[in-house]
Amino acid sequence: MSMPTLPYRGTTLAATLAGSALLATIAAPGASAHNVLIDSSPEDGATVDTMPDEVELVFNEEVLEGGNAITVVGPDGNTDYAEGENVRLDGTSAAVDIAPLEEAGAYTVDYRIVSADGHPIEESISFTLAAEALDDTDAAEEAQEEADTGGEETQATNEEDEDTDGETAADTNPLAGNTWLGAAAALLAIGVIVILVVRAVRHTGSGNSEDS
Ligand SMILES: [Cu+2]
Repeated sequence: MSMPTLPYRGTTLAATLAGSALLATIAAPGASAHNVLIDSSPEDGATVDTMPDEVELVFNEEVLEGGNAITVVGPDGNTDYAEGENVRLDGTSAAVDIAPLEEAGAYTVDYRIVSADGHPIEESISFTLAAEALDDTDAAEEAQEEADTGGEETQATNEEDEDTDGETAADTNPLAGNTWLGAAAALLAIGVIVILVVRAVRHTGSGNSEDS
Protein backbone atom coordinates (compact mmCIF):
# COMPACT_ATOMS: atom_id res chain seq x y z
CA MET A 1 0.00 0.00 0.00
CA SER A 2 2.82 2.45 0.66
CA MET A 3 4.61 1.81 -2.66
CA PRO A 4 1.99 2.49 -5.33
CA THR A 5 3.79 5.68 -6.34
CA LEU A 6 6.81 3.79 -7.71
CA PRO A 7 5.21 2.37 -10.86
CA TYR A 8 3.82 5.82 -11.51
CA ARG A 9 7.14 7.62 -11.38
CA GLY A 10 7.15 10.41 -13.88
CA THR A 11 3.44 10.79 -14.05
CA THR A 12 1.62 13.79 -12.72
CA LEU A 13 0.63 14.03 -9.10
CA ALA A 14 -3.01 13.85 -10.06
CA ALA A 15 -2.48 10.64 -11.95
CA THR A 16 -0.55 9.20 -9.03
CA LEU A 17 -3.33 10.05 -6.64
CA ALA A 18 -5.91 8.63 -9.00
CA GLY A 19 -3.85 5.46 -9.32
CA SER A 20 -3.54 5.18 -5.55
CA ALA A 21 -7.25 5.62 -5.13
CA LEU A 22 -7.90 2.97 -7.75
CA LEU A 23 -5.48 0.56 -6.10
CA ALA A 24 -7.04 1.21 -2.73
CA THR A 25 -10.47 0.49 -4.16
CA ILE A 26 -9.34 -2.71 -5.84
CA ALA A 27 -7.36 -3.79 -2.78
CA ALA A 28 -10.14 -3.00 -0.33
CA PRO A 29 -11.98 -6.35 -0.37
CA GLY A 30 -8.79 -8.29 0.30
CA ALA A 31 -7.51 -5.78 2.81
CA SER A 32 -10.69 -5.93 4.89
CA ALA A 33 -9.14 -8.97 6.49
CA HIS A 34 -8.06 -7.30 9.67
CA ASN A 35 -10.54 -5.64 11.96
CA VAL A 36 -10.27 -1.92 12.46
CA LEU A 37 -11.33 -0.23 15.67
CA ILE A 38 -14.11 2.20 14.83
CA ASP A 39 -15.36 3.16 18.31
CA SER A 40 -14.69 2.54 21.94
CA SER A 41 -15.86 3.39 25.44
CA PRO A 42 -14.01 5.22 26.82
CA GLU A 43 -13.00 6.74 23.52
CA ASP A 44 -9.36 6.72 22.53
CA GLY A 45 -7.68 9.82 23.93
CA ALA A 46 -10.71 10.87 25.94
CA THR A 47 -10.63 12.35 29.42
CA VAL A 48 -13.24 10.58 31.51
CA ASP A 49 -14.87 12.29 34.49
CA THR A 50 -17.25 9.49 35.47
CA MET A 51 -16.00 6.12 36.64
CA PRO A 52 -16.28 3.59 33.80
CA ASP A 53 -17.28 0.05 34.78
CA GLU A 54 -16.20 -1.54 31.53
CA VAL A 55 -14.10 -0.97 28.47
CA GLU A 56 -15.81 -1.71 25.18
CA LEU A 57 -14.11 -1.86 21.81
CA VAL A 58 -16.15 -1.75 18.62
CA PHE A 59 -14.67 -2.91 15.35
CA ASN A 60 -15.70 -2.67 11.71
CA GLU A 61 -16.10 -6.42 11.55
CA GLU A 62 -17.01 -9.29 13.80
CA VAL A 63 -14.59 -10.35 16.51
CA LEU A 64 -14.11 -14.11 16.53
CA GLU A 65 -13.71 -16.39 19.54
CA GLY A 66 -10.30 -17.53 20.62
CA GLY A 67 -7.37 -15.78 22.21
CA ASN A 68 -9.03 -12.44 22.85
CA ALA A 69 -7.54 -10.40 25.65
CA ILE A 70 -7.98 -6.86 26.96
CA THR A 71 -5.93 -5.29 29.71
CA VAL A 72 -6.54 -1.90 31.28
CA VAL A 73 -3.31 -0.77 32.89
CA GLY A 74 -3.30 2.18 35.25
CA PRO A 75 -1.02 5.18 35.63
CA ASP A 76 1.45 3.13 37.67
CA GLY A 77 2.16 1.16 34.50
CA ASN A 78 1.54 -2.09 36.31
CA THR A 79 -1.94 -2.55 37.78
CA ASP A 80 -4.36 -4.26 35.40
CA TYR A 81 -7.93 -3.27 36.24
CA ALA A 82 -9.57 -5.64 33.78
CA GLU A 83 -11.72 -8.17 35.62
CA GLY A 84 -12.30 -11.74 34.68
CA GLU A 85 -10.54 -13.99 32.25
CA ASN A 86 -13.01 -13.68 29.44
CA VAL A 87 -13.56 -10.92 26.98
CA ARG A 88 -17.26 -10.52 26.27
CA LEU A 89 -17.93 -10.71 22.55
CA ASP A 90 -21.07 -9.40 20.89
CA GLY A 91 -20.73 -9.26 17.14
CA THR A 92 -18.30 -6.49 16.37
CA SER A 93 -17.94 -5.56 20.04
CA ALA A 94 -15.42 -6.85 22.55
CA ALA A 95 -15.74 -5.71 26.16
CA VAL A 96 -14.26 -6.37 29.56
CA ASP A 97 -15.46 -5.33 33.01
CA ILE A 98 -13.03 -3.25 35.01
CA ALA A 99 -12.54 -2.81 38.74
CA PRO A 100 -13.05 0.67 40.17
CA LEU A 101 -10.09 2.70 38.96
CA GLU A 102 -8.00 3.90 41.87
CA GLU A 103 -6.13 6.93 40.63
CA ALA A 104 -6.44 9.75 38.19
CA GLY A 105 -4.16 9.69 35.19
CA ALA A 106 -3.47 7.83 31.99
CA TYR A 107 -4.85 4.35 31.42
CA THR A 108 -3.72 2.13 28.59
CA VAL A 109 -6.04 -0.41 27.02
CA ASP A 110 -4.03 -3.10 25.27
CA TYR A 111 -6.11 -5.50 23.27
CA ARG A 112 -5.51 -8.60 21.29
CA ILE A 113 -8.59 -9.62 19.37
CA VAL A 114 -9.22 -12.12 16.63
CA SER A 115 -10.13 -10.46 13.35
CA ALA A 116 -12.94 -11.69 11.16
CA ASP A 117 -10.34 -13.44 8.98
CA GLY A 118 -9.12 -15.41 11.97
CA HIS A 119 -5.89 -13.46 12.44
CA PRO A 120 -5.26 -11.70 15.74
CA ILE A 121 -4.44 -8.02 15.91
CA GLU A 122 -2.70 -6.33 18.81
CA GLU A 123 -3.25 -2.65 19.35
CA SER A 124 -3.91 -0.20 22.12
CA ILE A 125 -5.87 2.90 23.01
CA SER A 126 -5.61 5.14 26.02
CA PHE A 127 -7.78 7.42 28.09
CA THR A 128 -7.29 9.73 31.03
CA LEU A 129 -9.25 9.42 34.24
CA ALA A 130 -10.05 12.83 35.73
CA ALA A 131 -9.94 13.31 39.51
CA GLU A 132 -13.70 14.06 39.51
CA ALA A 133 -14.35 10.45 38.58
CA LEU A 134 -12.80 9.36 41.88
CA ASP A 135 -15.03 11.83 43.76
CA ASP A 136 -18.01 10.33 42.01
CA THR A 137 -17.00 6.91 43.19
CA ASP A 138 -16.80 8.04 46.83
CA ALA A 139 -20.25 9.60 46.58
CA ALA A 140 -21.64 6.52 44.89
CA GLU A 141 -20.22 4.25 47.60
CA GLU A 142 -21.70 6.43 50.34
CA ALA A 143 -25.06 6.40 48.62
CA GLN A 144 -24.86 2.63 48.33
CA GLU A 145 -24.02 2.29 52.02
CA GLU A 146 -26.99 4.47 52.92
CA ALA A 147 -29.21 2.37 50.73
CA ASP A 148 -27.91 -0.81 52.37
CA THR A 149 -28.28 0.37 55.98
CA GLY A 150 -31.25 2.74 55.62
CA GLY A 151 -33.98 0.50 54.31
CA GLU A 152 -36.57 2.11 56.56
CA GLU A 153 -35.50 5.56 55.53
CA THR A 154 -35.84 4.57 51.94
CA GLN A 155 -39.32 3.22 52.58
CA ALA A 156 -40.36 6.38 54.41
CA THR A 157 -39.09 8.40 51.52
CA ASN A 158 -41.17 6.32 49.15
CA GLU A 159 -44.29 6.89 51.24
CA GLU A 160 -43.59 10.59 51.26
CA ASP A 161 -43.27 10.43 47.54
CA GLU A 162 -46.63 8.74 47.30
CA ASP A 163 -48.20 11.39 49.51
CA THR A 164 -46.65 14.03 47.39
CA ASP A 165 -48.05 12.36 44.32
CA GLY A 166 -51.51 12.37 45.86
CA GLU A 167 -51.29 16.05 46.67
CA THR A 168 -50.02 16.73 43.25
CA ALA A 169 -52.96 14.92 41.72
CA ALA A 170 -55.40 16.89 43.85
CA ASP A 171 -53.61 20.12 43.00
CA THR A 172 -53.68 19.49 39.33
CA ASN A 173 -57.34 18.43 39.44
CA PRO A 174 -59.07 20.78 41.90
CA LEU A 175 -62.49 19.62 40.73
CA ALA A 176 -61.78 16.18 42.16
CA GLY A 177 -61.88 17.47 45.76
CA ASN A 178 -64.92 19.66 45.11
CA THR A 179 -66.73 16.79 43.50
CA TRP A 180 -66.31 14.66 46.60
CA LEU A 181 -67.42 17.51 48.83
CA GLY A 182 -70.43 18.08 46.62
CA ALA A 183 -71.31 14.40 46.64
CA ALA A 184 -71.02 14.26 50.43
CA ALA A 185 -73.19 17.33 50.81
CA ALA A 186 -75.77 15.89 48.42
CA LEU A 187 -75.83 12.59 50.35
CA LEU A 188 -76.24 14.51 53.60
CA ALA A 189 -79.07 16.59 52.14
CA ILE A 190 -80.80 13.48 50.79
CA GLY A 191 -80.43 11.84 54.20
CA VAL A 192 -81.98 14.82 55.95
CA ILE A 193 -84.81 14.96 53.44
CA VAL A 194 -85.50 11.24 53.82
CA ILE A 195 -85.60 11.56 57.59
CA LEU A 196 -87.92 14.54 57.42
CA VAL A 197 -90.19 12.83 54.93
CA VAL A 198 -90.32 9.65 57.00
CA ARG A 199 -91.17 11.61 60.12
CA ALA A 200 -93.82 13.60 58.31
CA VAL A 201 -95.38 10.45 56.88
CA ARG A 202 -95.41 8.81 60.29
CA HIS A 203 -96.98 11.85 61.88
CA THR A 204 -99.66 12.29 59.26
CA GLY A 205 -100.25 8.59 58.66
CA SER A 206 -100.75 5.83 61.13
CA GLY A 207 -97.99 7.39 63.18
CA ASN A 208 -99.30 7.47 66.74
CA SER A 209 -96.91 4.67 67.64
CA GLU A 210 -94.18 7.14 68.53
CA ASP A 211 -96.44 9.35 70.64
CA SER A 212 -98.00 6.58 72.68
CU1 LIG B 1 -5.31 -11.53 8.41
